[in-house]
Amino acid sequence: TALAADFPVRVNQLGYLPDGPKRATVISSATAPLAWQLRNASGAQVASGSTTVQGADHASGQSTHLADFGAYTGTGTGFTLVVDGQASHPFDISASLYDGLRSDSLNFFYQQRSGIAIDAALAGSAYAHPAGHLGVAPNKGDTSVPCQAGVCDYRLDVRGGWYDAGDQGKYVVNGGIATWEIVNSFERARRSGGDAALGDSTLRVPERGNGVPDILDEARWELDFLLRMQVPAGKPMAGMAFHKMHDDKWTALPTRPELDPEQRELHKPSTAATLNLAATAAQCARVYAPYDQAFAARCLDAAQRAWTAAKANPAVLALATDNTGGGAYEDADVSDEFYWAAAELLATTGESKYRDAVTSSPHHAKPVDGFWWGGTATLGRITLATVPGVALPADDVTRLRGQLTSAADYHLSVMAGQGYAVPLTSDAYVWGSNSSVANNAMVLGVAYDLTGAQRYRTGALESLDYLLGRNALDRSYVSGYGERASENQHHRFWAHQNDASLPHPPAGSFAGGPNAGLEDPVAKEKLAGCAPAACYVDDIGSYSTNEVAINWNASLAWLAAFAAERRAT
Ligand code: 9MR
Repeated sequence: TALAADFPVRVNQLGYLPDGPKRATVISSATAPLAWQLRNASGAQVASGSTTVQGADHASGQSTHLADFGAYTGTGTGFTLVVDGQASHPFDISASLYDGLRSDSLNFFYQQRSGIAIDAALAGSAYAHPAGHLGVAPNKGDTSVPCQAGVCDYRLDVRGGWYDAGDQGKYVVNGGIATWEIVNSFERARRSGGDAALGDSTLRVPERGNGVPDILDEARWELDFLLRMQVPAGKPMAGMAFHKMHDDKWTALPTRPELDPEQRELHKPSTAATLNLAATAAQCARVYAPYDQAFAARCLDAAQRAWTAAKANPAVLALATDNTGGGAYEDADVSDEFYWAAAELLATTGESKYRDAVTSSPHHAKPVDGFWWGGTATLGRITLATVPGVALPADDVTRLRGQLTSAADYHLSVMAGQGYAVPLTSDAYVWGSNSSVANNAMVLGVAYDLTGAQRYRTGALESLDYLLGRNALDRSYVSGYGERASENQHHRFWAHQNDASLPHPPAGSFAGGPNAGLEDPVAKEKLAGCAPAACYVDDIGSYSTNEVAINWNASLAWLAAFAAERRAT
């Protein structure tokens, strides 16, 4: 089916929560306010008002107005907002608006699992496939994987985990932040009383019914892989984590996982990967303890060995040049990873050596910065500010909380200056910009949890509006959600655009988003001259604007679970 035409009245194409903000952006160069009408599914007007002129928006290159219909609290399906005779796409107003996205954005991880057959009953029949990378021909991995030349002289069983993105590499850096965000989503929901919705038998995972919250079952699939990536005792650099494992050359698109014939290789251990393991394994020890003591103990042991190894090897850096057959995930500054790992270990153990590492880190006093796979200090700050009973002086905890709410206020001020209420300045449309939006929205969510101030929840929800259609392109970046949703994300198996026998991405897959850098041939060809927020194309070849990735879907899943939580307001 052809994509619906883009409309000048830009709404969240999924809809709005009855108790949440309801705003739309309208493209118009009119210098006076315009009348708007909210219509229900039968076309009857249920509310009306007039827009506010916003003027030129740098990020989109458009002139915009704002329509605010937040006073309307009715519910239903098929609403449209009409401005100047132009109707928006239809949308719902419903308290259960985000229930589907909460589950689909997490089902993405099941679909990305390596080393297990993907079951039609859980994934949908179009998505079923045999287990990938268990050493069954033509696969050469991942049960007995050699190192790259000169790195080690043994093989390791590193089966399992999630494929990173549209490629089938598995990277400890990036696996780390993705796992942390998912486990953190559960840890915060348990504090807010919303954890039942993520509990046992809530998701489509094979472990349903095992008595463990399904979201933790899903994260454990990756944690087991991360633990396997640790250099075994008795080997050189024992306790470090291999940076990554992937094919020795890039595979073609499409390539079904079970048909990948290339050699898989372990790449040199790195300090960054080792600290990603230390941080996520320490978080694991804390969060899984009530469900599986033995697993929690294994996590804690791995985390502590990783910390010790990283302290002994503090500057083994992954290089940008190591990018044949897989992403480099290079990182020249691991001070933030040290802070994150120390914070998680402190929150879990209370030990003074981790407290000293936290308080002596340059990141402890710095303002809250944005987080991503290469910058993880704020993950540690969130843990220190939110986990009850962390063994830090009370003043430190109070200061960290204040810094997080200051960062949230900064995001709100950025949103207020944008035509599309997005927590991103116009120079911040980089590779994976949609995950920057979602991660900044997470900070808004954390600030709401810390203070209860509605403006932060409003900001988090309006960030979802941007991702789901209220944006420069009238585009929902989440497949299956909205009238004009992305459907050709870069992926080796969900490659319908290239091979009609293969499926589109499943519902809940999150595109990387606008990237003004135009870092792939399709983007260079199709997007020349684009305004930053419009540098996106729903083409499978545009990996720098339209790939999926576990770290991006994790931020969407966190936000969807936050938005889906029922609150007495
Ligand atoms: O998310 C990564 C982005 O920050 C980098 O700029 C980009 C280029 O190095 O790589 C992105 O990560 C990709 C990884 O290298 C390989 N798998 C797909 C990832 C998402 O595009």
